[in-house]
Amino acid sequence: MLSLMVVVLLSGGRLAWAGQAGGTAADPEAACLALLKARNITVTYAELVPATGTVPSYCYIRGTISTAIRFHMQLPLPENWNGRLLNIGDGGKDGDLDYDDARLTQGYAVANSNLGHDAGVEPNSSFAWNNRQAEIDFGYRAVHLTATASKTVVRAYYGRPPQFSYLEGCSQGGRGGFIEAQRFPYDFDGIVAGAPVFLYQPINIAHVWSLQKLFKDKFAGNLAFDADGDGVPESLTKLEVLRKKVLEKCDALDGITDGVIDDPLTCDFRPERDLVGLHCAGDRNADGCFTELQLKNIRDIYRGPYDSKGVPIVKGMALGSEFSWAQRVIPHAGNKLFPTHLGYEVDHVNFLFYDTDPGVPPPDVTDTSYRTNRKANPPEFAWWEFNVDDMTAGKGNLMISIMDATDPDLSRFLVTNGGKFLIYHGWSDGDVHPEPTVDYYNEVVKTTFKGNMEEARKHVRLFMAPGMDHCGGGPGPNEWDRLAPLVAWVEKGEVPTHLVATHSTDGKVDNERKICAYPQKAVYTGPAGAQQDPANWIAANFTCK
Ligand SMILES: [Ca+2]
Ligand SMILES: [Ca+2]
Ligand SMILES: [Ca+2]
Ligand SMILES: [Ca+2]
Repeated sequence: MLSLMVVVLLSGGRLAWAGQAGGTAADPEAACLALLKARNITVTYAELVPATGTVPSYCYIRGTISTAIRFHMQLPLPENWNGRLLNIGDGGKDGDLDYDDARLTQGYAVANSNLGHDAGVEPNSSFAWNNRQAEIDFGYRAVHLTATASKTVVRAYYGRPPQFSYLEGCSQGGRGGFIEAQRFPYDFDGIVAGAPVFLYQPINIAHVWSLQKLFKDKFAGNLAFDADGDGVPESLTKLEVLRKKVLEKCDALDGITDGVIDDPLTCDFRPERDLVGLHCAGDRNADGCFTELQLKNIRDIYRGPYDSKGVPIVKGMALGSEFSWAQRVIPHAGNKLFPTHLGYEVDHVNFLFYDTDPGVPPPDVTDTSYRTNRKANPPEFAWWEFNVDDMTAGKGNLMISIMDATDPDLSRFLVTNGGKFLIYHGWSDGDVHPEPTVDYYNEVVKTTFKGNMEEARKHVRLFMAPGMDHCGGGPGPNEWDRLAPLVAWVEKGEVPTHLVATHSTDGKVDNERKICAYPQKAVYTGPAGAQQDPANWIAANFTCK
C-alpha cells in the first residue's frame, strides 16, 4: 500500500492510473456501467450520457447511502477529467439531486445528494416529522457521507483518488461547508461557503418571529398597505420610502453614490430619528407613512429576534437589505401574502425546532384566522402559535446540536489538514443575516489563531459583498466565479486578496468592484475627483485597504 502511494505522489497523481479500473477511454460505456458492479458501494444506475451542446459526454451514476441518502455523480470521461472532485452544496431544504453541467464541462467530477429525503415525497421540512435519522442526515451526515461515497466512486472509475477535493455551496450549502470544516475536517482540501445558515435554528426562528409581527392584527404592523381597501395589503410605498431614506443617509458614506452601502456597520440609521416627518397623522395607518408599530417592526427587523424579556437571539438584517424584503419578508398581494420566508421556514417550528414535533401545519399557512386542531391525529400546529421564548428556554437545543455549525475551532481543517476556507456573504442578504458571519469569522481568528488576523488570513478568508442579496442578485456587484479563487489558492498558493465582482443590468455590466478580504475594504484610487462617474466603476480603480 505504501509503495502504491509513492507511485501516485511521484507521478503527480494526474495521469498515473487513468483507465486502469476496468474501463478504458476506448470503451467509455463499459467503464461507466462497470460501476454498477462495485462491491463496496451501492450504485443503482449508470449511463453514458452523450454530448449535448457545449456539455461533453460523461458517465452518470446514481447511488444509495444507507438508509435514505441518494447521491449522484457527473463523471467526465477520463481524458476530460481535471483530476478534481467537487461536491455541490444544497439550497433550502434540498431533497433533490443537483446537477452542475458547467463544472462538469470544466472537467470536475461532480457529486451531490438529496440530503437524505426526497422533496417530491416530503416537501419543505416535513421529512423531519418525528424522524431523528432524517434530521441527522439533513443536519450533517449526508454531506459527509456523500464526500466519502464520491471519493470511492472516483477511485473506482478513474483508478486513482482525486488529486484535489472541493466543496462549493451557498445558503444551506454554505452551512454544509461549515459543517464539513468543523466536524469532518479531513474530507476536503478547500471549501467555499456562501451566505451560510450556520445559525440554523436562530435564523429560522428570526423569520417566523418577524412574520408573526407582520401578520398580527390584520397586518397592522406590516410594511405593505391595503390602499384599495380590499382587505389585502398591496402597496409597497412604505417599503420604498424606507429603502430610499436608508440610502439617502448612508449610500455616500463610502465615497460613491451608487445605490450600494459598502459597510452597513458604519451606517447610523435610526428609524425613530431618520423617518421623522413620516409618522402617520394621529398614528392612523395610511400609505407612505409609518405608525409607531411599524417603526418598531422596522427597528426589530434590523435588531433581530429577542424573547419576551428582551434577550437577543441573533443579530438582524443589515441596513441596505430593504429592497429584498418585498420578496422575502413582507406579505403583500403581489406575493399572495407568501414571502419567501413563509414558504421556506414557516414549517421549521412544526418539524425542525423541538425534540418532539408539536404538529403539522394548517392547510393554508397564510390564513391566521384558522383555528388549529390539537386533538387531531396528527395534531395541527401553526407558525403563529410558536412562542419565541421556547428558544431562550432551550427547547430547541437538541436540534441546534444537530443542525447548527458554530464551532470556531477550525484548527483540524485549517492547520492539521492544511485546508483552505473561503467564506462570502452579501451585505444586503434579506434571507440569512450577514453580520453573524462576520462575528463568526472574528471568533475563528480568536480561537483558531489566537487573535492573529494575518495568520488567520493565510488559511481562511471572508468576503463581504456590498449590496449583494442572498447568494447573488441585489444592487451591488454579485457575479464572479465562486470556485476559481479557492482552487487557485489551494493548488497554486495564490492568496485571494480580493474577488472581482460585477453587477449587470439587462446583460450589460454597469458596476464592477473588488470585494476585499475582510477586514479590508475597497477604496477608490481611480482618476481623481471622478469617482461618481459610472465609467470609473471598474475593479482596476479600487484598492483593498
Ligand atoms: Ca441536493
Ligand atoms: Ca388591497
Ligand atoms: Ca455607495
Ligand atoms: Ca422533527
